[in-house]
Amino acid sequence: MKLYSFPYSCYARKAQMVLDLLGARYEVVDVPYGDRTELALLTGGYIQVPVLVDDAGEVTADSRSICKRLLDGPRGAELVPPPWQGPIWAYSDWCDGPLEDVCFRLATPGLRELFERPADRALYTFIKERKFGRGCVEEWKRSEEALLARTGEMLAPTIETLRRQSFLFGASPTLADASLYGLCFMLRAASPRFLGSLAETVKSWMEKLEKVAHRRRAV
Ligand SMILES: N[C@@H](CCC(=O)N[C@@H](CS)C(=O)NCC(=O)O)C(=O)O
Repeated sequence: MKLYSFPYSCYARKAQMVLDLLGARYEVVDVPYGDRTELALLTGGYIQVPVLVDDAGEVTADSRSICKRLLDGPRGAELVPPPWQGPIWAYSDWCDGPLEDVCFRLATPGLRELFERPADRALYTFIKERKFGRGCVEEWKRSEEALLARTGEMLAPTIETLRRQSFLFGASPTLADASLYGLCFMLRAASPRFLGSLAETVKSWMEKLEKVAHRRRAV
């Protein structure tokens, strides 16, 4: 399988974590931000990431559809153990929606600095400004402390859970952990300070999850 990705993408990292936790064989294709030709040809025009291509050549776009597809497979129940399908998918959808809505604003100014090419930085800014208005990235930078505080408030109950048990739904990671991981990965890429100021618990949960993923990763 191939997973088309941007290195910082929370949605792509979620899908990659699911692949790792399932022990699936895959390779990551880093899509150049300013040249999505391969992706466009593959999908017929969809140029967001992640996109998964399986060994039979079937193309799946959108991280939720990718996770659904992977989790419908033989080992899916390990990451969505019954009877917790409802709460696990609901937590994952909360990560992808309301939580991502705050986290991507917090992360965007730092992520923009990671692009080496000025043209990529400019395109990234242009895409954000077309959707959220002129100067939005600078505005999010100015609001960094407020966005960080809001992220902390939203994650407070999650942090309480992770103080009491290793993963969100018990002793083993589930899809919910993978979804939260994607966002935490994005925040860490944007600024290592963000996770530290949220709680040490989040950092140690990430390390634990990364260790499990590393152990299960197919070579
Ligand atoms: N609902 C989609 C959202 C995908 C998405 O927004 N991907 C971002 C990267 S995190 C993207 O490709 N953005 C295009 C761009 O920045 O031009 C999913 O879950 O896969």
